[in-house]
Amino acid sequence: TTLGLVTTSLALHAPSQVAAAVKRYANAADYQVLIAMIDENVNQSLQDCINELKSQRVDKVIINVPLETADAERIVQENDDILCLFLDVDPFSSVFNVSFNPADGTRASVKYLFEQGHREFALLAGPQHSVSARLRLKSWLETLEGYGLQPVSVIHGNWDAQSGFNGILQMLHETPRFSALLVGNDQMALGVLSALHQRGMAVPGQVSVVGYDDTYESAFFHPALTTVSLDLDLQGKEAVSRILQASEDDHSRSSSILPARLVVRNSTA
Ligand code: IPT
Repeated sequence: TTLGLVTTSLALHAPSQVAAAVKRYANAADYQVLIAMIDENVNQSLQDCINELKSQRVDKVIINVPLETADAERIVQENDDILCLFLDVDPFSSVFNVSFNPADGTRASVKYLFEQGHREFALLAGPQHSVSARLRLKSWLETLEGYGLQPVSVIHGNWDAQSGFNGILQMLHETPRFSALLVGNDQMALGVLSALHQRGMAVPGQVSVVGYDDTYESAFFHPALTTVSLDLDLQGKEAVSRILQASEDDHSRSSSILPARLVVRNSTA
């Protein structure tokens, strides 16, 4: 019958790709999908969205909103009349979730760049309020540390291309010396490529750029983006199948952690 999806901004490519997948797989299982979108990670407004779905008699809700573990646990406790499955929480939290390993793709990208000879790394992370952004940053830092390195610059953007554009300009101003830039998502990397192009800096000649997500458009950036690939279609598929299979019985609610892998294209050398 009907499945709910509460999502963060669909202006962002990754959540919009996930929403499309959720709808497609739910429809294939003869379920409709009602989507409620919230813009900010404010718990009250997440609860408003959940209430909106409940009033339409939805009792299974997929939540693709960045949430701290305590906030996700509170949502579960305060909504025991519905089943919630989370897509953007710490994968090791106790709540029912389908999420991505934040460490495998990040490690692979640092290792790859290190083996290409890079030693001066700059990091353009996602927003502080996103648990996934923080876990990616943590893994970059730990991997660099394993090579005896520290980043020459760390900046946070807000996931969109404009923030990537502004972020790289700020970095170039403050710390002109780095040869490799790890970016928290592809949309910010798009802004980075645009700014570097405007500054006449060659990618990958002067700076190698690695994105994160591998949304459909990333292969068409110029140069084609090297990035950490998340199978967002699979995340939607797994979420739908797990929430539809889960019964009242807690034991049927098994979470899953999906792998992320590095895809090397032309923005790195
Ligand atoms: C995460 C994306 O990697 C990032 O680009 C941004 O779109 C963010 O979502 C929005 O919250 S993917 C998420 C499932 C961790």
